[in-house]
Amino acid sequence: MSLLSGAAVAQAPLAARSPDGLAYRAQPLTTEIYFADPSAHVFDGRVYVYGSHDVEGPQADDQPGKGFVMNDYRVLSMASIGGPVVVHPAAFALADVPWANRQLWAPDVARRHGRYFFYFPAKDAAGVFRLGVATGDRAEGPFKPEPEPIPGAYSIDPSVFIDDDDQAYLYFGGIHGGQLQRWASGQYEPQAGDTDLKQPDAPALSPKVARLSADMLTLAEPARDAVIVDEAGKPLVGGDLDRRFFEAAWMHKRNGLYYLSYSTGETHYIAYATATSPTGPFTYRGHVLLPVQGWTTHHSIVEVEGRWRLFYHDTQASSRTHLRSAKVVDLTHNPDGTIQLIDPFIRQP
Ligand code: FUB
Repeated sequence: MSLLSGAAVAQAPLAARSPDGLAYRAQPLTTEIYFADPSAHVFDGRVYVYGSHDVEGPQADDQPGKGFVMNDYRVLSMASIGGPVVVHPAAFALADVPWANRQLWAPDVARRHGRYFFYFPAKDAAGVFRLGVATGDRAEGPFKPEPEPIPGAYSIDPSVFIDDDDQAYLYFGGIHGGQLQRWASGQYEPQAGDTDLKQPDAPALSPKVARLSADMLTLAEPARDAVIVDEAGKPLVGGDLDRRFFEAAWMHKRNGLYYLSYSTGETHYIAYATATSPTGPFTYRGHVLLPVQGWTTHHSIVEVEGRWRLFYHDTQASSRTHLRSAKVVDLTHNPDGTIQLIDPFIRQP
């Protein structure tokens, strides 16, 4: 499959080294389009990667995230890691979503009973980020969006985890441009602004989690906080920028332990915390990924062909914040359950 008209293409030769002169640990899965926020899954033995289809946008920074103006979704797939990557045609477009006005940001997909459920954020006509779901019969799409956003779901970066008992959970939220701070009271309050709650010594905002209904289309309960605590059991505070949650929540389970990983935003780490329940509380454990090239960092962790992998993105192909490319590297769990830190660059001594 190839490029549809209107998509942005990486025109320049791929940089061999970062602006700091470092070698990249991995190369883009594709340079046919810009593709970020990779959420990977294995369906029937094939790897599918769902993400944001980055395109040129305004560079104005009067609102955080304003330049991320994506207006359709594309899907990548491959038979195996390292093999040829298929760039599928648009899975659906902004114009197909009756309630959405702009900014199709980071999505995720789940499969249940042979149907595929594509969860995504977008701003409505009032500029409020809502979460929607679209359904389809094939992993690569097309998907048909539901006419209304999911009641009780808001902000950005939905991701779905289906536990061994078949219960599905929706995680979501992101602060600053993702607007989670505007929902701190449970109601949407635009006066909360574009940053966080400016409470560096108070508990940080948490990602949200809720059980999904059996039909996967609604929340089965009000969303609650997936609280992240330190080793003493105290919630991480808003000023703990190296550790606290910013956006990009992702869940994986290994040996009965639930791993919540996420971006720390302005400190540019992927961090993780673990729990014995999918809803937490989660104890902070460390960083998974050091800062990549580019402001944003967003990932997924998935077992493929018996090996754990980290999918992530950077700006190697463009050197521009809003034009990102997805990559994949191996991820290793230590015998004690901790995750070995990954450096997106190869640093020679
Ligand atoms: O791609 C738009 C936004 O950038 C995502 O929703 C965030 O996670 C960040 O990667």
